Amino acid sequence: MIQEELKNRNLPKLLQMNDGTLCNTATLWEKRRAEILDLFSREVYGYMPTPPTDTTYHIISTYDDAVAGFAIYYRIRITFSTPKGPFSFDVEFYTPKTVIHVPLLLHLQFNDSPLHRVYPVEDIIKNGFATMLVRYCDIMPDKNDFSQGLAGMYLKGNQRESPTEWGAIGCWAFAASRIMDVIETMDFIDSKRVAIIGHSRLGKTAMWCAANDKRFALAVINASGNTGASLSRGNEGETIEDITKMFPHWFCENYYKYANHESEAPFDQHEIVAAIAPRGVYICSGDSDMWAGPKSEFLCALAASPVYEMLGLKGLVTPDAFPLSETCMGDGLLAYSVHSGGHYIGRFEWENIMKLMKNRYIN
Ligand code: GTR
Repeated sequence: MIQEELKNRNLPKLLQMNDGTLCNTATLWEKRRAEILDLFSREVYGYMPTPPTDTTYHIISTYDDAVAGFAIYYRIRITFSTPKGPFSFDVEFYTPKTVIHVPLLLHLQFNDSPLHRVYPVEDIIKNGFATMLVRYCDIMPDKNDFSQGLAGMYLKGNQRESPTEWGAIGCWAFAASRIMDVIETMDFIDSKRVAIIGHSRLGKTAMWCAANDKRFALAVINASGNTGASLSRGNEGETIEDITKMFPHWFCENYYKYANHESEAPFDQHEIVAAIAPRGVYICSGDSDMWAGPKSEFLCALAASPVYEMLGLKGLVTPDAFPLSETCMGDGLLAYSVHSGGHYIGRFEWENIMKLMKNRYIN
């Protein structure tokens, strides 16, 4: 039944190389993944600049009795070179006092919306994880003005000059990779066990970042909706026209031409989710979050799954039916859950994230 629904979406073929041949080995998958990343860079999110080689950090403040005495808190400032000089942004983090070489949950955060405040730091610490949080507007303001923030540091003239120049999602994702640059230099954190977590526009960001940056072990893509982990073809909620009208600055200008032309796009979102394989993905929906399109998020997970199977791994392990609310399908490397409720990341998702991390990387 669900495969039938998926067929009706008429998606572009994930495991077909640009030259039409079948992608059926791990070596070919590496090539196919590069093709997918190039396609989405050119047509959707824009190309990211070459990563800097000089990312550093310094501690701004520290408190060694945080979270009821279980954790040490740090505020650090990350700095790296750009064409217009050094760029810096701050990250906060909590690390358990008693765990060394600790796995980490990197949380891309909104600045002030109460909806996004479910963040169980105490549970995270008690379960043996460190957690970092970065406020996305500290990297790049969420508006159609490329002269500011990180984008401003790379802008040549007064505005974007090419239709493939990056948008804000690209900037936020690029900065998350700079956080990984410094995580790799911290010996008390295990950089091989880092999950990147984002909700909504930051779910889109976590997905784009992990697709490009193989250093992240798990991408948690919560309620990411259109141009996140939700299929554009047949989406029951937001369309490409809606999103490019309201948030043109999230994408490169090439993307605008797909408004009302979803079925002609040479891509759909299952391909960029699949670009994270063979690493872990966890896609989460809310059953009444119709704007994000929970059904299209589930079908997107289902459509991305064959890459794992082709690689001899378990992808999405699901019965042949749409999941009931409050279900988490976490047996494979591509996990999916749906909560009963709307557009938020809640305790249910955080608990699932910790379970997935523990099952895969701790036990
Ligand atoms: C909505 C937007 C969605 C989603 C959301 C959010 O208004 O249409 O694509 O990303 O914002 O980020 O909260």
